[in-house]
Amino acid sequence: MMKLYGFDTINTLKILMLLLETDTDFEFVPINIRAGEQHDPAFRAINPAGKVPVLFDGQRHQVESNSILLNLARTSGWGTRDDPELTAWLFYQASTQGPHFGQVEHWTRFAKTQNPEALERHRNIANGVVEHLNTHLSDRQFICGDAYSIADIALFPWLHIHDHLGLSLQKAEHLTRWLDQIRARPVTSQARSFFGSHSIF
Ligand SMILES: N[C@@H](CCC(=O)N[C@@H](CS)C(=O)NCC(=O)O)C(=O)O
Repeated sequence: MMKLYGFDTINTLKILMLLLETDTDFEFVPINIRAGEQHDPAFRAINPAGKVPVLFDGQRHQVESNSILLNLARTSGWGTRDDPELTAWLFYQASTQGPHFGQVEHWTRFAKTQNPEALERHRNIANGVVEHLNTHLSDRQFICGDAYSIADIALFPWLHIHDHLGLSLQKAEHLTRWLDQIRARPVTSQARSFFGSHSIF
């Protein structure tokens, strides 16, 4: 059986969503990164980078959430397409959306000191991501067209918590419609329920 090592995080949510979409049997192994469990030698033996999520696929421990999504989609046959556009969106998520939304979260929710300049820089870029995705979704249902795909799953979690980051989607009607559609999927609620009621997800 597959094992997902994860916690109440953006990148763990992506993998839960796909495992449930593909109806895969798996065990969820919580690694409490707020209590430092990612530094335990037993976990470091699994992922020397000390990060979640990690997916044990029965043979090896896979790391990097978007790579896990791609491998799992390929092996399960879920939404499989040889589509350079889909790969590009996964890279966009990992290199642009993720890091800048992550910095906005840091400077708004976690930092002990304030840094308005850093916050403004990352918030401007995050707002640019919102605008870009909104325009992209103006003439298609999902990120890669008519079919829900791992590109949607990868981009969903940060947008789902936009309120907590002080980012507004008020001017992003197409993106809001997309977000609502994904939130309404039973699997999305099921995936979020792994984190418990205290979670912002
Ligand atoms: N690029 C990695 C990022 C993984 C990552 O940063 N995980 C965070 C939680 S979302 C983590 O484990 N942080 C623990 C730490 O840095 O000590 C992915 O997409 O899987």
